[in-house]
Amino acid sequence: MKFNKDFTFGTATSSYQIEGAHNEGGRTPSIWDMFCDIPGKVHEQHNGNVACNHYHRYEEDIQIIKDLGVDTYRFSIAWPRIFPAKGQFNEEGMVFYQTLAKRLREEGIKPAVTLYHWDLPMWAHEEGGWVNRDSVEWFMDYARVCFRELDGLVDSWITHNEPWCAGFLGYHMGVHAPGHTNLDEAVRAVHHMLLSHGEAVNMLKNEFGSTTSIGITLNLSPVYPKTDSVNDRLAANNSDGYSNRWFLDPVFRGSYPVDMMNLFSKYVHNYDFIQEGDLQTISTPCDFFGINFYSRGLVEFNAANDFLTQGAHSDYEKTGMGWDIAPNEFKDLIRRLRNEYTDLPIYITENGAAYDDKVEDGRVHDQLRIDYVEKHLQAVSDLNEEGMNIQGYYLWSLLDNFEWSFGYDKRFGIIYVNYETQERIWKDSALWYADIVKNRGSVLPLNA
Ligand code: GBH
Repeated sequence: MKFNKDFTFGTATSSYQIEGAHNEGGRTPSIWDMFCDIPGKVHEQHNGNVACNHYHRYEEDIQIIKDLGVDTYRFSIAWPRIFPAKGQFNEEGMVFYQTLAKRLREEGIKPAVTLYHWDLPMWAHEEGGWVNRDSVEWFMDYARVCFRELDGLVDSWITHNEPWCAGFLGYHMGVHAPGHTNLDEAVRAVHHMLLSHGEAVNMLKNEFGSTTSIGITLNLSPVYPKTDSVNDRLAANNSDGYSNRWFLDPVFRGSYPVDMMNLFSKYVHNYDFIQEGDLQTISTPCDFFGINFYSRGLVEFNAANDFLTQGAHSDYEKTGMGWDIAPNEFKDLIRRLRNEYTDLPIYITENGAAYDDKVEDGRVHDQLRIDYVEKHLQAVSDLNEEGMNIQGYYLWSLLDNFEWSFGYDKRFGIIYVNYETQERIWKDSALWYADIVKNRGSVLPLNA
């Protein structure tokens, strides 16, 4: 594989997954603190109270990022550190991120900052959360102070991370916070997230006159029918609508997919929440498009489900999450996005894999993770040869961390975290990645 010298290599994390210090520095609870307290929602009722204690160990973590040699580091801001109560700006919370961003810059690492990686403040949830259209205003107040206080310290802004997860897993499937199971709420929540994205893009460009680049990150999973039957193909189309088109269409075309609106209408009371001008705002042009890629979907028809299609058995090799390893389908996805949606520069804002890592004599031999990442980096390199203009890659994740409903049971890091001692151990994949970054793709033989 080959990458030109402008290609940016990075790693990514998110606030609730690594910070800990849940009740320090003025932070109040988010919906994830609340969700973790509900028995049965998170593996062994784990929570982010301590996590990787990154809030206190950020200096050590910056040193690791520096030693990895990456160009950029993606992290997210915890909204309840910035606004612990409605309308109440908390300076101390902001200082943490200012310090983090400054220190990264001093080490020559470009901060890429996500505003919303799922930790909605509880005060907002208590007023209806994302289902309430006022959430757009709350988010704008939050975005405004972030843009103001971190001006000049951030290289790129990501408004939202994976609104599919925050919206559909949170408000429809009930497996993420806040744990609701109501499609009517979910489509409203998604709409308000997308609207807040568009408003924030406008704010940064117009109100601040800033030239810092800004975009959104979607998790996309190309979906394939199990067989060529009409029914399986219909199932794949619907599943693609639910996972991908419901987000791609509004962001890049300024409309929701009509077939999905019809399918959803069985559960959605009405579409009055889509007001005049909303879709225009949502499709405000951004500077780049962030994609998180992990796997593909394979589905078969099931008469009982109309769009929550049945995942079909596949004989693909799987990661420790049980997800198909699908670098070729990743290529299909990027080509499709180029054909059907956008010419914007693309950043792979997350890609990586969980495996059952074990420390042996102070080492972690995670060859499977290396294989996974290598296949996807090779795909990125191939895609760029085809002219796809992917400008960067962020490996998920820097550290093992709180993997949402799986708690600490799943390890995505290239750095192993001992949760008892908070010791960080370089896995083989971290050593390998440092080499890749250094050599812009090629791993040199040891004695070269
Ligand atoms: C991301 O979510 C998150 O942004 C990040 O916080 C998280 O830690 C990380 O990924 C790892 O999970 O069932 O085979 O069709 C990713 C969420 C992953 C959701 C893939 C849908 C479908 C796989 N997505 N998943 S499959």
